[in-house]
Amino acid sequence: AVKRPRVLVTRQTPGESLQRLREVCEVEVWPETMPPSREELCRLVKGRHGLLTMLSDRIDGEMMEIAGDQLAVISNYAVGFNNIDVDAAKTRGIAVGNTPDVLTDATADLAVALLFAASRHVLPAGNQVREGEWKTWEPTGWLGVEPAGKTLGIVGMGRIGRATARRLVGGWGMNLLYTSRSDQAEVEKELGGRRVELDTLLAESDFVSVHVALTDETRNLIDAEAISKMKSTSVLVNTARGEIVDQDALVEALENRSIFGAGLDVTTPEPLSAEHPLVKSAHCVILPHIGSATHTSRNAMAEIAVDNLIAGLSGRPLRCSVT
Ligand code: 8YV
Repeated sequence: AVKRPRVLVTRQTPGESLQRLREVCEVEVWPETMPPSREELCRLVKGRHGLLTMLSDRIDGEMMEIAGDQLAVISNYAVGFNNIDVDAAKTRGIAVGNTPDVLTDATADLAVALLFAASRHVLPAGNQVREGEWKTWEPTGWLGVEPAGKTLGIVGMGRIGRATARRLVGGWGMNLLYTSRSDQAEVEKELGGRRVELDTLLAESDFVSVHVALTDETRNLIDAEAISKMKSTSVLVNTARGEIVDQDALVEALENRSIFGAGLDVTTPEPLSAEHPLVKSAHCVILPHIGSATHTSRNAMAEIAVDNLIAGLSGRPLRCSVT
């Protein structure tokens, strides 16, 4: 075990969690609101025993090399870890941790919020009021779509997919279709539903919500061809990773009205420019990646991330490991 190991925390984390870290380590916290650049990160990681990283930090083999042989643990402040080259970490014997479960409800809640926002024009209709353009009650204005009794397609039936399905099947009586690497008997017992191929899910669902991790297999999974299979009345929700959806294809589909709307908490890149056609689209709601942004979730994520770091620094198994 290392004595007073040196740890880098790449952004401010909420709550008291870092206090525990300071008791056992030398902690340096990146003080700015904007994340460190690649160059700054390369300078900062040198000689560290542990890193507490965010989605905005790309930690690849080169970065691990620059950090040095003493690097024992990378603790990602997120459930997703596509920013980390896990294979490179394994090769070097570096433990990698994430923060699952504690953000499942918050993220599923936001998926439902986006589904309703996109279905009922919540943002543009609200803006009409703010901009003083609310002239009269319009019998044919702002007409939306509603989920009750319709079909929900969950792409990726993991923890967050299941929590989203639970809300919409239980609350709105939706029928469930899902894709998954394996049959999920437990889910079907609880919620009904049927595991189908992606093409079938896209063609038959009225609402499609994306919950897969970003990997080489899921990059651009929802491409032009996939979107073309969706109903013209359907709504697409993505709270997973922006790279899973082909944004150019989505822009085109929204412009052609070949789907009804979209609600996105994730984009490529992040942040997305205000000039991007998706941001300008009246049929798309975009949020700045706030799926896990509740006091409860972010505090609990920080606790796990710190537990992971402390365990990794003393060579013990992490509380939540991805290696
Ligand atoms: C985080 C997320 O806010 O957990 C994830 O995978 O995307 C969000 O909860 C983000 O990754 C911050 O690092």
